Amino acid sequence: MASRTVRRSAVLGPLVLTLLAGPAHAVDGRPGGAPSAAALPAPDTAGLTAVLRTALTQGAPGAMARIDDHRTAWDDHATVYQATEGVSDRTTRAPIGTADRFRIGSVTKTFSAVVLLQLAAEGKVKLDTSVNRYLPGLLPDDRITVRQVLSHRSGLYDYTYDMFAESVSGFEAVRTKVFTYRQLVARSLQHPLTHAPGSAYAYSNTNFVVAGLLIEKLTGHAVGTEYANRVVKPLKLADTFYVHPDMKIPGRHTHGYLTPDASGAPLVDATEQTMSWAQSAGAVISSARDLNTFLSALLGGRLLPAAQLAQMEKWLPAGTGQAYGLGLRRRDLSCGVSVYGHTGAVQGFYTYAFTTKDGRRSLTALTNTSNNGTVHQTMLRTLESAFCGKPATSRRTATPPDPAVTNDLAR
Ligand code: HEL
Repeated sequence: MASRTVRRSAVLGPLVLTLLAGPAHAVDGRPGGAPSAAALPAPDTAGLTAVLRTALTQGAPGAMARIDDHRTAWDDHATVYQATEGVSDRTTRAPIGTADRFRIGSVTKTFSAVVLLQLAAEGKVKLDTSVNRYLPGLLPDDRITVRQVLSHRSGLYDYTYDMFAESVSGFEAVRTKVFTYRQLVARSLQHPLTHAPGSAYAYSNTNFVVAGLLIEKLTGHAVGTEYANRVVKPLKLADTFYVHPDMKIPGRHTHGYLTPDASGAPLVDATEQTMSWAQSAGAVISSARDLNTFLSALLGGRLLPAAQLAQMEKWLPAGTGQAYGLGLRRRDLSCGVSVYGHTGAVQGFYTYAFTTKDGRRSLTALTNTSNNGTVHQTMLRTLESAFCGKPATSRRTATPPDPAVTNDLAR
């Protein structure tokens, strides 16, 4: 039996510490900019619940969403909206909860980009310098820059296309494996570059494996140490971990279920895995509250100086209704609001984590299944419910995907 709740509560007190002082960044890639959260309509909580229920009818065991709405000042009073449907564990039938930890997949890329941009602010790396300057001989083309890696414009082939061509056997082949970053890069380099460096956008996990190598080279520390010291501890993110190659999710968490390619085959419990195939491209564990805090802090100018946040928000088109900056996605919603964050899609977990331009309203939505494009598209509608409010007239739909250019969201 599916469980369901919609709750609204006031959360008091500062959610994060002020880090690098600097004003909220005011540049928006869209003509006319975007309204601040203060001007947004109230979230459509009924609509949010309906989206989660739809995901369940399409095969998701559970789905949940949490909205943190800071109406007056982002770190003052927050109204929290929470919605849950279904179960976290198909065996025990335990209900999914908004406090459950889960695998955030590629939202990890935003963490990696923040670390590298902090290093840029410290003068330890230059965005337009060749990656090979820092990691001699790593890449086959000296023209590939740090910026191109962070914006998916390097042309480096995504090794996960080969790895997960068959979803279940591909996953089981890597579930317990431990890779070095260089082994993952070597898999990519078995293929030629997909395009000349800088000439096109093509989402590739390889880019953020290179980002992890850069972080380790520039700091002398493992990426987990840098996430902890630069993001997790300063923001007091109690549910955020990088445990690679430990296979378990610590503490209360939801199970994740991979949908097999063969229609009707039983879901595969994919909760436990090393995530070594992803590492700095996708191995972070977190919670809805922590992701909302993280993105609020980032867009609110509290993780990066204004100059580096501006670099992160240099948008290039990445498909219909969306753009990519440096480890950061922008999605343009039907109501004219743009939101900023990332998506994640790893075995058993689909995540949407986005915030407004000023970081005041944030949404994290999670469903504990994957390899189900229908559910993935359904969960996209949580953004409309969270940021656009109730549809004025007929049912609102998000910008339809363009199959020619949105393949990175449809895997
Ligand atoms: S793919 C994405 C998403 N990103 C990228 C990364 C992540 N995740 C992966 O690269 C995993 C791909 C395999 C996932 C697996 C499944 O659904 O469980 N699919 C298959 O095995 C298909 N044969 C661009 C969608 C993102 O949103 O950024 O996370």
